[in-house]
Amino acid sequence: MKKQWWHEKVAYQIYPKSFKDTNGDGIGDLRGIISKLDYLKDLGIDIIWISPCYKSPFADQGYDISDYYNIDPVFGNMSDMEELIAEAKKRDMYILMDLVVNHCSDEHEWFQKALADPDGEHGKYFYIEECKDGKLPCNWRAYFGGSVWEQIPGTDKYYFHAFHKKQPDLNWENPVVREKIYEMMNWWLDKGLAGFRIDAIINIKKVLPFKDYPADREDGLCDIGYMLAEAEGVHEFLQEMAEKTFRPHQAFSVGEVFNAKEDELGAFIGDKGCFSSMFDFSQTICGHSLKGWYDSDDITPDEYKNCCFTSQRQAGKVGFLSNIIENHDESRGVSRYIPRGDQSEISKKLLATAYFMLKGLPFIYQGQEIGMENLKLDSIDCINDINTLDEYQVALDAGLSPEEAIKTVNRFSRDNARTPFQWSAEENAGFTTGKPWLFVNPNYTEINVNEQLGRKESVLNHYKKLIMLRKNKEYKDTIVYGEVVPVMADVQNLMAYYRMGEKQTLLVLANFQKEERTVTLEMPYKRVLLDNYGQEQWYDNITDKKNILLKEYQAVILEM
Ligand code: TEU
Ligand code: CA
Repeated sequence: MKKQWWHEKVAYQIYPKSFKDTNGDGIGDLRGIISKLDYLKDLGIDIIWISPCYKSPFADQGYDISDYYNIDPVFGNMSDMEELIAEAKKRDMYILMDLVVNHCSDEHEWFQKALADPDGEHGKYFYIEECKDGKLPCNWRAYFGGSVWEQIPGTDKYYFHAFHKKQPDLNWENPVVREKIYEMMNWWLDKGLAGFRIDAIINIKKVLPFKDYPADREDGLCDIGYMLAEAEGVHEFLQEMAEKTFRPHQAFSVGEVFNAKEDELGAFIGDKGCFSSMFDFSQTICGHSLKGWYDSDDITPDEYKNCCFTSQRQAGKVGFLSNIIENHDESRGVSRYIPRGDQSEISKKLLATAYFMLKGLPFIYQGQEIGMENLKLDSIDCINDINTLDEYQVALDAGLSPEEAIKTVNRFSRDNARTPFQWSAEENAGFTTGKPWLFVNPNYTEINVNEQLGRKESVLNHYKKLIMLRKNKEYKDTIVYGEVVPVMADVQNLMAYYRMGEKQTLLVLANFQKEERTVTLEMPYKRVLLDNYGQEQWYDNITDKKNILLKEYQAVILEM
């Protein structure tokens, strides 16, 4: 694997609507991001991915773009964007935008023209079909519920949408569409963008002609995953994209790739891959049920560990994964991967250590660095997210009571991660002086940046230490490139692995449980590089360096 400039970096995701508001309208904005660049720099962040801030009607919070060449006025304007890119550069930081090109908004000019003349040039930018013998072209279920087909008013024609009906899919089989997309990407890269996070990209290749798969719910529809498992040829599109956009700009790209087949990894990432990196979602999807959120399982520490190790083994020498514990589509990592009821600063720091030390590019999602948690709602009323509203209904339809259905929402809602960032204990968590567009998690009085900045053992300072260790000259090479070798893999609730580098071997030990335990090492350790209890020195001074006592949710990084 060739070394790349971004391998040793640390990345951060910003959900702009909820990061920092500067004009009191209750919505985060680009000036808010600029005002917090120093905070991010101080944390140790290099690469910043900003969720969509293009012009949008916000049916899916900006993942429905109506103009790829403009910033939505709620976020600011193009000169704010240019300033953000320039201010980031000054600090040796890199900006990634979100590339949403599986679909656009139904309010995009292309789609408006397609509606006006479905048989004309712009009709071919989308998938527009007619019913055959009174039957829709296929029975696939859209991600946000219902059929993927929506009727074009006043006609007998239907257009395809894998997500919401306000997100019509672009027809990637049409070379004109592909050229328009590449042109737009290059326009942004020429502006000084470092690259893109690529949204929902696996969906651009459809099995054509459209056909049915066996229905998997009573609605007579089927999960789109059946189609994705059969679709072939996405890599031809993506190689073309890489050739025409990323490579000439040496841009960084990270793909949101679900449903990848193991033997395809090398086509996505690594020396010949279309992307620089892709997210490891194996933990994210663990436990998910095709029936919906209500039927999905919690994930145990052992399942979590096995997901990580399997992905690490598969990616191995092929390429660099991007590691996450949460993003804007998921529940908060500390609420999902730490067994229910065991959330504490100690266990949050354990989870941070366990995933951050894996091989790959670590991403931190806004608020993760202070240990922001899931919601505890008792009603659906304040939920904004379309996906959550659909899953709530799916749960009710399956016979759950509203009380049970809301528990599902608290576990999986995308709004868990979308509530405003908790900067301080002041009103609205210091996010806005106005009325926030989405309610603030009431725990902001305890969990906020201000409180954690000055406290040595806070979650925030633990993240800082992890980042400093990754950048420490002495250990950097091992942490970035060292092989991941699981140890004691069958010991319950223990996540342990070596990072074997040319200069040294590190051991990460994470006691994923309340009960303390003694772990006998294969060899004595030399020193403790990091301990989530902050007792590095104590460990250095004891004589028995082979048997190590791990307290409740203790995690240590040892040099062997
Ligand atoms: O997500 C793609 C995707 O597959 C999601 O439907 C995901 O499975 C779901 O959110 C998990 O709950 C991307 C974006 O990250 C998401 O925010 C958008 O809604 C979606 O694409 C459509 O653009
Ligand atoms: Ca604002």
